[in-house]
Amino acid sequence: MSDLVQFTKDNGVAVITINNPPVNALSPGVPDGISEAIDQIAKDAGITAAVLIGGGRTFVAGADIKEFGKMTSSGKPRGAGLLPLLLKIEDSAKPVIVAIHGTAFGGGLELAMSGHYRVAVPGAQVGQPEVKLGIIPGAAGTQRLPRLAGVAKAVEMCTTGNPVKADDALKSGIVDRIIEGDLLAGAVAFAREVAAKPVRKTRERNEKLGTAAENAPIFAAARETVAKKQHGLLAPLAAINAIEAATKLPFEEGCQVEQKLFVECLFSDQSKALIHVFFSEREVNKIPDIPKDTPVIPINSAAVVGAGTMGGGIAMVLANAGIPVLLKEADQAALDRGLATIRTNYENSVKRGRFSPQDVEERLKRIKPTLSDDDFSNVDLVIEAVFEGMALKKEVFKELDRVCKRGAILASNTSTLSIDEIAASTSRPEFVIGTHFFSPANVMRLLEIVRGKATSKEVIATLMQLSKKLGKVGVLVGNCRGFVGNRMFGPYRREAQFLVEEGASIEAVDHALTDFGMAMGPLAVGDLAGLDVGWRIRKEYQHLEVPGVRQPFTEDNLCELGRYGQKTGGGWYKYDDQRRASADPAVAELIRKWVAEAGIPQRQISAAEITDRCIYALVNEGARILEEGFALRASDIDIIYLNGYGFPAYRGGPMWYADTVGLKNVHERVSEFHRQHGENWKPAPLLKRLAEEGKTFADLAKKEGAAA
Ligand code: T1G
Ligand code: NAD
Repeated sequence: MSDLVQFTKDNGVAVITINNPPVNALSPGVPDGISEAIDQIAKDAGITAAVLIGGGRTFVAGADIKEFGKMTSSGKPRGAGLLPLLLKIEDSAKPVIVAIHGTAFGGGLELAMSGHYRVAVPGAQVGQPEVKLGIIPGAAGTQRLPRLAGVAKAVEMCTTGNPVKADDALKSGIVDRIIEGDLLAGAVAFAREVAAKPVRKTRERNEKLGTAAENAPIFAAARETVAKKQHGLLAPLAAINAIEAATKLPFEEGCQVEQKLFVECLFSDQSKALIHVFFSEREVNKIPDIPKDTPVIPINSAAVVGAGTMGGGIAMVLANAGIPVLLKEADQAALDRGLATIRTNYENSVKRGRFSPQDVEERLKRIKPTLSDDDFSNVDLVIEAVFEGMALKKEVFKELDRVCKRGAILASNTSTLSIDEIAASTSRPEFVIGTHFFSPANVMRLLEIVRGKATSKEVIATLMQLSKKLGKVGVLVGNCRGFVGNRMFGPYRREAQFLVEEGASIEAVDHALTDFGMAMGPLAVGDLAGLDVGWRIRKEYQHLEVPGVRQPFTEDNLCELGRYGQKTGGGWYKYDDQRRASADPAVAELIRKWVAEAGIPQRQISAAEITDRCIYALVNEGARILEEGFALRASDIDIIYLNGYGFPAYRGGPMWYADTVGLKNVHERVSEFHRQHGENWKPAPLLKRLAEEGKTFADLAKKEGAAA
């Protein structure tokens, strides 16, 4: 038997234990080990039943995703994969009981469903998350799951990819018993109970497959939901088609339909992008010069300075994570406003069923409003979120440095100012760091963690770990203007404005990007965040503008007219009291007047040009950030854009998307724009080099990985 699969006996009951840490993925060697064990059970007359269980913290979390890359790069799909093993288990004459703790995901649940019975601990979860990787279950999951849980449940699980808790799995028929206490002991006892009973093969349990008439509305509703919520995604529709085949065809033929759809999805760009996202989300936690065992500072209490748009949301995030938080404002009126917004946000969460009224009361109790920093002396972490001005920030940090205990971390939520300059206003620059949350802070998952020159490794490790506890995706970035996300967003929105000034309509620009998959168009995003935020920053940095380099003027002009966007009822669009947007002919008229005054020739602009100019502006600036070392990896930039800027996950992020298009093509297009539109489009040296070398941004990480 291989190291990956152990075989023991417990008084007539065989115990097959999978040991492939960290998540018992079905890596090469695991299926063979299980197969050998099933052969042994068949041969051993002393064995009446078998238990299949995972060693360590979980049952099987699925097929080994790392193996997919090898398949798609070889271009050759794997053979029958897991199917023969699952049939062998199912055809065992002696009952096989699968014991589940942690997660039985993907191939792990498919393995479990090939068993004759499934038992689970109360905290276990089962699921078919494959659509999150742009694929569908590929080991008969779409054929066995509807037989166990019914068609509707199978469709829901395979199209959303969301896990199901043990009690729900029991109710749905996926699991046969919940085991309180020791799982193995409970499973072996269960095995003894059923040893003498005839085995039940899941593939022969057709009673829940329903009739065509019963299933038609289920499939129709599912296709409608997918069209709305997962627009443009291949895998959810493929999953529905595979389950539909299960209701119409014999098991073997249903499996063939599933195989065909699985391979189509696996070789799609969407799947390659989503698998890139899977590993990139895990890679962001790895900081080359900060080892996993770097000591972290316990954060058991916190304070937030400024209870405005961001401060209020940040206080909620800390309270939601169970951390008591002082919330300080400059005056009572501002404090009352901040608390009222917090309460309204929580009430909305109750309406959406995210929290119960008790949950809200508990969280509100953790937020202690104050106008003084008397109680700041004991907090472990302070996050500053006052107006964006260097002088004010320095004043606040000087005060915090005076009142906070030694060892307390002082963080700033600044979106553009230098962390080094803020840190220099204190006597503890090594404890100063940037924590750049995104609006609304209690909703957006992204947290840019900004490393200052003096920031200590302990402080960085602490914030990286804390970001997980806060339910955020923490990404470490360098201290440059706008850090990573906003620095790239500048050129992206610059091009959106230029395109309008050159003749494209506001709607055409936004539609092109939403058709590309962006959650929101660049101009509508401006209205959401407030056009005045960028306007104030541009005025603060006007002295840095390069003379002779073209700058857009429309948003500044709109702000001069008090059109800040949603918050003033009008910006690029006009908004009703429900903040619903509609085109405003007055704005189109104003723009025509301004461009005429500026003498900008007007022309027809294609959606393809709009998309290329906005997306490649992101990529070109991203390449600059990489070569300047303000981001560790191209994949970190992708994770920032997926979690903070509504970039479509199925395109993998701006840097992965560029690799998919081919950097040679991207460089050619950027060079073309450089010739047409000037210095703003000077190709980043890194983009030029990689394009000439026929390399990708992803190759950079491989090289560094190899170098590390
Ligand atoms: N394959 C390979 N590596 C995996 C893996 C997998 N399935 N799952 C996790 N890892 C690695 C991960 O990269 C990380 O590595 C480490 O394990 C710990 O993971 C045939 C085709 C189970 C909920 O989609 O959702 O089966 O960074 O940090 O937060 O139909 O991992 O340490 O080097 O995420 O505790 C379907 C994917 C596959 C589940 C645990 N299965 N995994 O979360 O730890 S497709 C999935 C997860 C399939 C079949 C099809 C989570 C987890 P490193 P982690 P965690
Ligand atoms: P805001 O104007 O909504 O709130 C700022 C608050 O700070 C106000 O309520 C003000 O009364 C309070 N304040 C000012 N001086 C103070 C002092 N000395 N002590 C205590 N409170 C004081 O601003 P915001 O949008 O929440 O931005 C706050 C910070 O977060 C800025 O640095 C901004 O750049 C950054 N940020 C903003 C966004 C966004 O989308 N709004 C996103 C990320 C980061």
